[in-house]
Amino acid sequence: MTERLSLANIAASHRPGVDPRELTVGIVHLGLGAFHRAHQAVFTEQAAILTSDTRWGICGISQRSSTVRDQLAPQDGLYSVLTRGQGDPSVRVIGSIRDVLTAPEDPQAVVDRIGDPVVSVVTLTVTEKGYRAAAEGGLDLTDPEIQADLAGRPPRTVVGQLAAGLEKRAATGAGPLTVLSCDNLVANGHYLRRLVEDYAAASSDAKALNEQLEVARFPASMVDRIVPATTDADRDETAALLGVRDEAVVVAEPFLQWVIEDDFAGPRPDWEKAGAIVTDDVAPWEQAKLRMLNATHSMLAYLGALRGYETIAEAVRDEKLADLATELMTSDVIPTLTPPIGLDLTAYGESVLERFANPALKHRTAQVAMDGSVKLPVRLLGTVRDRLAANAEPRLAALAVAAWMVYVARGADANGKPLSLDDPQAGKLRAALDGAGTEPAAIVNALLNVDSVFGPDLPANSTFRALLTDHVTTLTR
Ligand code: CS2
Repeated sequence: MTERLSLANIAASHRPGVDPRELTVGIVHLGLGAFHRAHQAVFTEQAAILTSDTRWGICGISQRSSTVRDQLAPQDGLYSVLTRGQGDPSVRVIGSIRDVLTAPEDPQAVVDRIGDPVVSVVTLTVTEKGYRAAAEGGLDLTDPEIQADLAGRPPRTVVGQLAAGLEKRAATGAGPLTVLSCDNLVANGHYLRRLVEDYAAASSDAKALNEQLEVARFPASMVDRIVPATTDADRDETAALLGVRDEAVVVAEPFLQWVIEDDFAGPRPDWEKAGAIVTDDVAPWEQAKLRMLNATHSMLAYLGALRGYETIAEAVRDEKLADLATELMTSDVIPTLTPPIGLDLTAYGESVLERFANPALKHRTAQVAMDGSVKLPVRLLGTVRDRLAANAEPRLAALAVAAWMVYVARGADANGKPLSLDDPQAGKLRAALDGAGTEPAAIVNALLNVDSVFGPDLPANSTFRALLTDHVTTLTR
């Protein structure tokens, strides 16, 4: 068996640009999944290389299992990014992760880290559902985990961790904190601030927390890189390239982008040096990315899965589906957007579909199809609402939503192969469909009434309902 990647046995040609042992932890990252390792950790390492600033080692927090810690610990925190574009894949070993904690094993350690005065930035990639927001906005105070955190246990939820960490900073005399959400949410920074404020409002003693919140900053950010789940084949290929085995490798496309709101409470890495855009106005970037890239991704995932395609690349190489994705962007989405300065939205849309078509990325339709109940509102329903308000028919956005409905209701592709429903609201969706039957109008009605997805307004809109019913009829025929 090949040896394991570590500082001791890595070939000189693959040594990371920074030695993790020389870094102090200045960043705590919540949600140490593949995306963080292929995105912010790479920008952070690159900035450290270019500035020789050793303050920005990352302490990564896994929110559920110890898998990533168990993969990284024997590797001195090293892991590689296997970049798959045109031509041969390339591999780069990253050294910016200094420490890893598994939150459920030691929740207090997470709080202590956030409270550490040398830490000035907390970044997050905890996915849409990790925020535990209520359907109508704000924190879901009926969530039992939030309630348990509020009752005073060492916190287990993301918002509870941030609140307790901020309080801890009051005790340690740490400076003001910047909390930087890197999830695909509308106005993610403001969204997260509101959740922590709601938590404070529901706490019995929030004096210290409120004081910290007053000086904390929650910049918005737009993140972009396609990072499919790693497979055994990826691990084998990486071992062949490195000459040592890396159990923590992540796979990514060549493209990467990070646009960050210039609103920090204290010191931060010089991410611009590594190519990040730091700007006063992230909103146009974020809207374009969520409504174009993520919306067409979801559309291709549901339509593609229903047609029996395993990967996004296969789905977008189906001309019919590529045309529909293009039409979604040009007819429904672009009219709702203000383009970021210097970005041609039509060209952006084309580049997005080219990236999806990358045959070397085995990005599974099932992976993108996950968590639809929390992704749809962010990616598609804003477009739907804006178009309806402009008296226009969001025909293609409705098609994407209808494809999700059929995916959920039928649970099988065109060949009868089961499609799994991996969604935080799976129980609610199934309950809504229970007894609804197979008539398109009934499926639409049942799911449209799930107000945590569609709110109180969309079920009442006859245009949207009619579009959905037409599409579900066609898709189930
Ligand atoms: C995808 C995103 O899984 C999904 O839902 O749409 O993770 C997408 O790959 C990234 O946002 C690209 O930046």
